[in-house]
Amino acid sequence: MLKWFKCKYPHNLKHTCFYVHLPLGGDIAESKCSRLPVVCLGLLCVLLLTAITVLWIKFNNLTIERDQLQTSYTNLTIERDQLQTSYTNLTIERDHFVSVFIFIPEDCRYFHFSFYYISTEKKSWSESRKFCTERGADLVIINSREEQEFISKAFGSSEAWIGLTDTEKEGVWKWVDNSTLTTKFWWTGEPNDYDRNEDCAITGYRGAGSEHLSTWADYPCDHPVVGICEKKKN
Ligand SMILES: [Ca+2]
Ligand SMILES: [Ca+2]
Ligand SMILES: [Ca+2]
Repeated sequence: MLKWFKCKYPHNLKHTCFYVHLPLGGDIAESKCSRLPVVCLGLLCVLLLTAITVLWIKFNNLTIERDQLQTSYTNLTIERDQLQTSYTNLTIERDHFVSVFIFIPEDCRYFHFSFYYISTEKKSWSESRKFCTERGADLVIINSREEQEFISKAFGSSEAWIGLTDTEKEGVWKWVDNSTLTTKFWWTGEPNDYDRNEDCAITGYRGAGSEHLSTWADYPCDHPVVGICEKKKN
């Protein structure tokens, strides 16, 4: 680098000016100047690295939060679907309950988790069964002596169809839920399949007289008799 200098101690070169080459000082200045961008660049790199690190940590945290939210969303969706299913089932049950109780006569009886009521019109076994099923019930299934005693007290004054038949196979009696007959209350000599035409069972058989416990007999299925319906309390 070349600069103009005035001589500090003039003698024979008084008022003479000349060029002085100051390579060392110039190099130092140049060196100082050339270091600044490097330092700035270094600082910038440090700042950039710090920023990237901070952003990377935040990104990782956000990813974890996103995954947790996704899991929560999935669980909530499952819970929502379960609630929807429960709601649908409850609605069906409610509608069924309402429809059944709209048709149940006021004089229905209740015994051991079942409602019982007797039809008023004498009809065939099939028609009497239809009367029951249209009301959400079916012809009564008698599972125990206690139930037969209850039927005797509640409806003993009438011969009435029960949900028992040997229509499918003669002599093999089945209830309307397709279960086989175990506890029996046949009157003496019954079932006799009289005239080979008796495939449906009644309770309250008049031929038994004034027995304490109503008994059963087989009748022709088209014989007109009232029916006893049973609706289990769900
Ligand atoms: Ca029953
Ligand atoms: Ca029969
Ligand atoms: Ca008979």
